[in-house]
Amino acid sequence: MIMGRGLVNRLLALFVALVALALPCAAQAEDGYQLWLRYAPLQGEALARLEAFDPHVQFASDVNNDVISGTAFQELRRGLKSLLGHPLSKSGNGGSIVLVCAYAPPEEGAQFKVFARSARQIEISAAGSNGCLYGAFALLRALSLGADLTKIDLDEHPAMPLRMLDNWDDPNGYVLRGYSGRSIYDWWKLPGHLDPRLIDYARANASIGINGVVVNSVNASPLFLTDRYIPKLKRVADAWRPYGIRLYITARFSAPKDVGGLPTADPLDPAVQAWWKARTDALYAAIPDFGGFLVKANSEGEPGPQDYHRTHAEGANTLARAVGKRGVVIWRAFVYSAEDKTDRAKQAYNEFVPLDGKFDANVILQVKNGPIDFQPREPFHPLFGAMPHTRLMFEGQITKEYLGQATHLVYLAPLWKEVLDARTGPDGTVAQVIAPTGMAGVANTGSDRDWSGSHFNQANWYAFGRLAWDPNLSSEQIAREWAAQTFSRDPAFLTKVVPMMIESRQAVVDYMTPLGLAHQMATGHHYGPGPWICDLARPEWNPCYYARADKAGIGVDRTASGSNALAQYAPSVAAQWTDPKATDEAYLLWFHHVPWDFRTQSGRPLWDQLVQRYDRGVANVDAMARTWASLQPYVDPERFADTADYLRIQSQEARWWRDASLAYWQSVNGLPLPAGTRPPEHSLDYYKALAFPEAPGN
Ligand code: GCV
Repeated sequence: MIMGRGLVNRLLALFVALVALALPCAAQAEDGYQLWLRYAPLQGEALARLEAFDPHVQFASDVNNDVISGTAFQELRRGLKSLLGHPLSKSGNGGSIVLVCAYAPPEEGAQFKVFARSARQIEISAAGSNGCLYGAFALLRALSLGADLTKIDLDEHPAMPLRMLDNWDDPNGYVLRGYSGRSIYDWWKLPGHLDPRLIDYARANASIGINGVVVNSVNASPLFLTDRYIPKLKRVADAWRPYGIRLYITARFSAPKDVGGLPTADPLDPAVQAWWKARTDALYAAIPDFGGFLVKANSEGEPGPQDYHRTHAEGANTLARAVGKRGVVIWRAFVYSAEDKTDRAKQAYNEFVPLDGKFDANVILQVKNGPIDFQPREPFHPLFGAMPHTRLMFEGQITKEYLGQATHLVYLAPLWKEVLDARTGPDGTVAQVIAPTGMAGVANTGSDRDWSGSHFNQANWYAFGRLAWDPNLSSEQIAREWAAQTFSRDPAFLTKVVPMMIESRQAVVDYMTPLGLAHQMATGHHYGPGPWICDLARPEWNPCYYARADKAGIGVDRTASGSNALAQYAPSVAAQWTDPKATDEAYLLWFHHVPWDFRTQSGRPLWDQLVQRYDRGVANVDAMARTWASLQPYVDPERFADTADYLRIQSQEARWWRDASLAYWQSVNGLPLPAGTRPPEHSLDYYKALAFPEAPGN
C-alpha cells in the first residue's frame, strides 16, 4: 500500500502524541532554557491547516542569501518542524514559504512583509536580510499563536534603529545587579572556545528584534580595550553577525592611562585622542561592523572628562571622532554628584541641558526612564523633551534591581509603557522623542538554565525587545504572546495569566513604594525595605532622603516651595503635578510633602490611604499565588513548581515590606493604624536588625 506524504505525517504526529501521553509527567518537565522559542507542536485545527499546507522553505532565485537570510531559512525550517511535530516533507510538492531578501546593514532594511501570494505560496520579503530574519520570526510567532498561514498579512518596521541590550558583566564572570547566575561570557576561554549559549543568546535576541548588545558592565574594566581582548570580541561578533546583532563595548574613560601607558586621559590632549583613534581602528580592523562605545562617566566614582575640567560633550566627542561614521558613542546621562547638594532628581537635567547641541552627530545620550534610578515607579525623566538638538536614547532596567530581583514576579511592560506613552510637552511622547535613536535595556541574563533567574523574568526580556520594535504594542498583547509561546496557548490559561502579569507591577509599587514614594530599599543590595536608613555620608544614598518623613508629613516637595524639580518639565506637563490635591496619587509623594492627614482623592486621610495601599499590594500577591495554583494543569511540573515557590517567597516578602514600612512610619508619625488593620508582625527593631550578607549586590 502506498501512503500519501500527508497521511504519513499525520500518523507520525499521532504516534508522537501517543508516546508523549504515555510518558510520566516528569519527562515533560522543562527548565526554561528554550525561552519563548519552544515552538510547541500545534494541535487541532491549527495543526491540520499547517499539515494541509505542507510547507517547505526556499529562497527566491536571484536575491541575496547572505548569512543573515541563511539564519532566517534555518529558523523557519526549525520552527515549522517543531510546530508540525515532524520533519518537513522532502518532496517539495507542498506549499512554499519564499524568502525574498535584499542586502542592507543591520540598522536598515529591517522592515518586512509576510503575505500569501497564493493559497500555496507565502512570501517573506524585506529590504534587508535582517528584515527577512525578523519576518521569519514574526511568521513563526503568528503560527505559534494559531494564525492561519494562508491569511497572514504582516507589514512591519521597527519604530527605532537601535534596539539594544546592555550586559553589566565583568571579565571575571560577575554580573553587576545580576540575579541569574554568572556571566554568559567566558572571556578566559575565548577566543579558543565559544560557548554555544552565546549563539542561543543571539537567536533569542534576534527573535524579538534586538540588534545590538553591549557585552560588558558600565562600571567598565579597561581590559576590553587591550589587544588581548580584540580576538575574543571578534569571535563573539562573528558568532552574532548571522543574527543581525552588532557588538558594542563599554569604554572606561581612563583607559588611555589605565592600559594605554599615557600620563593622562584628558580628552583634549592630542596623545589621548590619537590613542582612542588607534584603539578604535584596531577594533574595526577585526570587527568591521563593531557598533561603538557605551560610556558611564563621572558617575558613582567612574572616571570621566570632568576629572580634567572638561565637559561631558568634550569627553564624548573625543571618542565619537575616533569612531567616526563607523559607529556611535552612547554616553550615559546617569550622573549625580557628592558635591552637588541639589535634589538628586534634578542633577542630570542641570548637567546636560546646557550641553544640548554640543554633541557630535554620532553621540547618543542614554537616559534612564526616570530621574532617580529604575524604581518601581518614577515619572518620566525630564531630559526627554528637553534636548531637541541631541539624540536621546531610553535606558530601562530589565534586571529588577529594585523590584524584587529574581524571586518577585513583576512584569515590566506596564512600567516602560507608562514612560514611553508619557507626553513630554505639547509636541509628543517619550516614544516619539527616542524614535530616531533607540532603547537599551540592562539585561537580566545569566548562566542559569532559565537565563533570567525566574521563568517570568523572561517575559521582561521579551517585552523589552517587543516594545523597542513597537512601543505601541499593548502590555496585554505582549504578555499574551509571551505566555502562549512560553507556557500554553490554551485560552483558559491565557485569560488568567495575562491579567495576573499586568497587575503584578502595581502590586510591587503598592507593597514597596506606594503613592509616589521611591528608593525605600535597603542600601547596597536594594532588596528588602530600609526606610529607616539615614546615617550614610552621602545623603542621597539613604532611603530617608527619598521619603522625608517626619512627624508632620511625608514626601518630597519638588514644587516651587521645595526643590522645584517640577520646573524641569514642560509647563503643560508640570501643571498636572503642581497642586497636591490634583496630582495623580501615583506621583503624590514624589512631588509633594503632605501632612499625614492630607485628604487624598479617595477621601481617606493620607495615612489610611498609605496603609490601604500596602495591604492592597499584599492582597494582590496572594491573589497572584492563587491564580498560579489554578494554572497547574497547563504548565509542566518543573516550571510550575519553580514559579509557585517564588510566589510563596513573594507573598512572605510583600508582608515583610508592608510590616517593616508601617512599623517605621508609625515610629515617625506616632499614629495608630486605621481600625481593623493588622499590626506589623514584629517590632521595628526586628526589621532593622535583619541582615543579608549573602544577598546579591552586597
Ligand atoms: C552600574 C544603580 C545601581 C548601580 C549601577 C548604576 C548605574 O545605581 O545600583 O549598581 O551601576 O545604577 O546605572 O550606573
